[in-house]
Amino acid sequence: MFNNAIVRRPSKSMVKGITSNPQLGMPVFENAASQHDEYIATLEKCGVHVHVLEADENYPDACFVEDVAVCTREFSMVANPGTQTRKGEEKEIVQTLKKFYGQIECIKEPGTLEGGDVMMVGDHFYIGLSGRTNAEGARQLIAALEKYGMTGSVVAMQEMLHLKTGLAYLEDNILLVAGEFQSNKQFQEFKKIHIEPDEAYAANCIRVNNAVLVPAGFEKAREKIEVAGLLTATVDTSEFRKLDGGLSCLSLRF
Ligand code: CIR
Repeated sequence: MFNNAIVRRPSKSMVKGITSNPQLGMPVFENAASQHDEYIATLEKCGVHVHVLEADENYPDACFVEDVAVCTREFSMVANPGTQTRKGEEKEIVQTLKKFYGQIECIKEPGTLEGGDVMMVGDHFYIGLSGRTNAEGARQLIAALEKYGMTGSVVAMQEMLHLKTGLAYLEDNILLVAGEFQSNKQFQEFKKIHIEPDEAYAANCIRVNNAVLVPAGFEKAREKIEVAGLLTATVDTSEFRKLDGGLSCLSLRF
């Protein structure tokens, strides 16, 4: 059950955000802002109180607030972004986390870790070793989790930006999987919903209390999730997709 979410408004500087999909075009700020409004409204409908942070023009990717922290039931971990233009974003979240958490830990150099690489399954956390999260960052997170009675394990990865680019845990032992994770033996115990290559973006869904938020326009994925017995709600995130971001990236949920 999630009671809270933290989001950060997109900034006008988002047009300079990192992308591996320049063929999708540059995001249009006004459209991104209204999609962000819809995202907040949908989270609220799912019963979550949404704490909205102001846009930060200094960091074009700062609306992807998931990457700068990991929120667990006992503590929050301030991340250390693994790419130059995002370094410093994590400092902007600390005061907000302090409102919700008594226990705050930090990933320290030479460790790097981004929250998009961390998937929570109950008290266990899967940590993707991506281009952004290194083994030392993962080791520090696992040590902190163990200190608070939880566990973590690492997942090797080659292709995706973040672990949750291709995986989403929907509770009830159900896992959405795309691309390189589909045949990964670490996930064989889950009831898997396979996302087809032409809908790979839809692997980044989020379960928020009774509903699964699915990006608009990915009908095959939405239907499969409904067939698995889950309620869905769609949100258009097409402007954020232009910067490789999706539904999970836009909030911290706890
Ligand atoms: C970046 O490359 O950092 C942003 N353009 C996208 C971040 C997406 N975040 C996520 O998957 N958790």
